[in-house]
This record gives sequence, C-alpha cells and structure tokens, in this order.
Amino acid sequence: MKIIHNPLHALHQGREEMFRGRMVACHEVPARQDFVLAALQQRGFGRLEAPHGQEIDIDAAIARVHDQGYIQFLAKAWDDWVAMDPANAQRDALPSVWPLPSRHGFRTDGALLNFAARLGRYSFDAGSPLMQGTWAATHMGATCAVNAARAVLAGERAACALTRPPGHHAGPDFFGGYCFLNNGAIAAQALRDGGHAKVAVLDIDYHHGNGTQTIFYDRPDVFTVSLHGDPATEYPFFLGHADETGTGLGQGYNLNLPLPRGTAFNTWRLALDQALSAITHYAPTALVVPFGLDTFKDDPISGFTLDSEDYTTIGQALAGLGLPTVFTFEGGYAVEAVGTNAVNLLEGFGAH
Ligand code: OKP
Ligand code: ZN
Repeated sequence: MKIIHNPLHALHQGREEMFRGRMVACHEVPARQDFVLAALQQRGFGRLEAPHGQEIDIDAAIARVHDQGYIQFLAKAWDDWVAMDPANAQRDALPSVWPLPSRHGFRTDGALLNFAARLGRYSFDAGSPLMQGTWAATHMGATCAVNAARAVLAGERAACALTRPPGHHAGPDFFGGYCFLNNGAIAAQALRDGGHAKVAVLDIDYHHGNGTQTIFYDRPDVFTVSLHGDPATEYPFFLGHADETGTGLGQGYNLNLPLPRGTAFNTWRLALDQALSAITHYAPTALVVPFGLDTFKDDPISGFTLDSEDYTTIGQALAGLGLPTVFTFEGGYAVEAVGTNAVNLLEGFGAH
C-alpha cells in the first residue's frame, strides 16, 4: 500500500475551538498525523511517499467537487482576515455569524463585503479555526488525495492519503468539523474521472460525513455510505439520519447507518456488514474509505467503545470487498492510540 503523507500538515495548527460557551484547546492537532507516521515506520508497513503533481491538475481536481467561489474564499481567507485588522494576524479566524437557509431575506448571493460575513457564509460551525498555513496544508492534503487516487488508477491495490486537516465534513461550499477540502470526495471524483463508472465511499469515522453526503447526494455514480454516531445526539446533528437516501437521480445512493452513543464493536460490526452488503449489491469498481479512529473507546470527543484490535478486523473486512481502495485519514483524538489503531486498520487490510 502506498502511503502518501502530507509534508505541510503542521502548517495547520489551530489554537482554540468554541466548546460549550468557552474556548478550549483544539483536538485536531499535528501530533495525530505524526503518531500515524511513526507507527507505520516502526512497524515497517506501507510504502511512504511525499505527494507530487502539477498545481494546475490539483486545482482542477479540487474544482470537480468544490464551488469556485468557495475555493477562492479559502485561498484568500487568511489575507482577508488580516486585512480586517492587523491585530488579527495574532489570532485564528473563526466565524461568529451565519445565514439560516430557511429564513426569507437572508442573502448569501450578493457581494459580502465584510470578511466576517464571508466566513459565516462558507462555514457551519465555530470549531474549525483557520490560520495562515491552513490553505497550504489543506491544498497539499488534496494533492495527497489525488495522488492516492492516481496510484490506484495506475494499478495499486490500495493507497492512503495520510493528511490533516481531515476532509469529510467539508461540502461543495462549506467548511466545518475541522475540515476545509473534502479529500475523500476529491479522491472519489478522481477515480470517476479516471474511468471507474461506479465508486463507493464508506465513511467509518465516528461523525457523519455530512460534506461527502452533500457533494454526491443527487448522483447515482457515487454511492455514499456512512456508519456514525446517531445525529439525534451526536455532531454534526443536522444531517446523517437513516431516512436520508439521496435525491433525484441519486435517490437510493446514500446510506446512513446511525448507531447510538455507547455502541460496542459487536453491534458496530453488524452495521459494517450491512454496509458491505449494500456496497457489494451496488457493484462498484473502486472504493474510498474516509477512516476515523475516533470510534476508539478512549476517544475524548466520541462515544463508541472499539478496541485497538478491532481495527485489524475492520481492515480485513474491508479487504474482503476485493476493490481497489483509497483511504483518507479523518478523525481520531486519543492522539497516541491513533497511530496504533490506524496502522492496525491498514495492516489488517493488507496490500503491502
Ligand atoms: C471531526 B471528525 C464535541 C465537539 C465536536 C466537532 C467535531 C468534529 C469532528 N464535544 N466538535 O469527524 O473527526
Ligand atoms: Zn470524527
């Protein structure tokens, strides 16, 4: 398995996120990727590679799943933030006002001349700080995702985009949940554009992949499946329910398998089997797995109780689909265990 790791990930390093009325230290820290890389090296698993690619190709691949206005917003966000007030250079950008889609008169179409308005227009939470290095780190992450898809298109059994910030909460025109560009969606689209007529995305992060679902919701050519904490009680709350099955031509091509907080591996595993059967029935020729390790029992912000050895079992089960597979690294906040658990998953999958 090729592991394409983001050399610029640490340029994205948030200070604090909003949590229950106060600012708390960010959970999504650079050490997460460092622990995975160290565990891979220590166990001798995977062929590590730095990403490469023409900027122009990567920008085209990003533009296949994200809106142009959003991409331009992200690329310029830091400069615009500092232009508001030179003192802003000392702080991360966080939104504090949002347009509500259902309220008549809330405008998002005109020129939003104040950056605070644009920051709200293109986001859905106040937990995703944006800083000077966010765009460089995130853009290089998308490069990793495109490289991983191309490795699989060139005949690799599997490839992994080992990158942060994560991607599965980022939608066509929004960031949130620590995510800015949707690496899994970019990889899935690159597989489509490389000739795979049907691609499945199986998101096994604790949190629903609301960005990925939104990107592909009206399309039958990418089947999106997500196993996650029930949004009735778990973030991101407003999407990820079982009755969201797709729309228009995409009707029937989104599957959500929400599970209650507290779910243990035996139950999680039954939902995985259901997801795998649905994917087999769809009969794709390639698979993307946005994988979070925040289903782990000691994760500080999540509520399932998986154990380290369970990730090996999951990797083996995923390999059973027999599909060329791109992995994208998503959540997991029990930082030291994230390395072991990620490598258990990838090694369980195999494909040395
Ligand atoms: C990103 B990924 C919970 C706060 C939730 C956002 C969580 C984003 C998770 N106390 N804040 O899916 O792992
Ligand atoms: Zn998560």
